[in-house]
Amino acid sequence: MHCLLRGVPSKKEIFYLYAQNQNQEIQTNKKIPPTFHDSIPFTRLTPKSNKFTLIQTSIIPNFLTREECDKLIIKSSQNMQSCLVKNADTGAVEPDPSRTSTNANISQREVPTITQKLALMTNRQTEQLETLQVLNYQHGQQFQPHTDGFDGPTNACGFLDSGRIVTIFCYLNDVEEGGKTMFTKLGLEIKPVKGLAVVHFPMSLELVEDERTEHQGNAAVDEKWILTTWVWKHWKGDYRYDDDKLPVLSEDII
Ligand SMILES: O=C(O)CCC(=O)C(=O)O
Repeated sequence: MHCLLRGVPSKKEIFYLYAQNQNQEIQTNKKIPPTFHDSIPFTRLTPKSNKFTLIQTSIIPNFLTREECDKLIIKSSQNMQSCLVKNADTGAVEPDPSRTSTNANISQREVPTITQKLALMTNRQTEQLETLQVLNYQHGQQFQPHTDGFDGPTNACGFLDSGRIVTIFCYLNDVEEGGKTMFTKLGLEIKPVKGLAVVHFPMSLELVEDERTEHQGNAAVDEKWILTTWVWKHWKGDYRYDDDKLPVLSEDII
């Protein structure tokens, strides 16, 4: 691994992909194929060279410091709950059948530095970030194949007539066995490394879903902790989902 970063990555440092052997950089000269993301104006996340090909999935080592990772785990660990989902037919909020991990929601006011890093990296504003989640996978827990986008503009998570245009995962611990993130249609498999972030684009700016971004969290063997969030095209518009309404998990400000 050639660029070990601390804090916010520079433009030069940010772009490279991992192949199935996750320590192996893809060094191909294939042309970048047309993608849904031609018009994405992410200055920091747009590949600059045809070395970064196939997909726009970026790996950012040490996006979070080791201390930030540890503190996030400590903050979340007393507050983990089953992952819930709203049943589209009944409207009931119930355990999500596609995932067996637990999660904790963290308000931006508890993690201002991390919030700023996320906004800076994606060249977007903090108001466009969905509530940050920390996920925990114990032995055998997994997240089945899914995409993070929607079928066109949607109202969800406090955003109105909008969509998720960026997904960010960041691993909070090193995981020796199991728990890899697998992009099923891209043949990309990423072993969790503490502090390492993975960025992909589930929808275009025109809010068309890119189904090639399907991914899963493989069944854990060793315990796995991961931070996830999404950048939406617009600012959050529904005050009921205001981040400030979330309970404080702990007094530690990260
Ligand atoms: O746990 C993982 O590796 C992936 C998590 C994920 O797919 C998600 O939060 O949408």
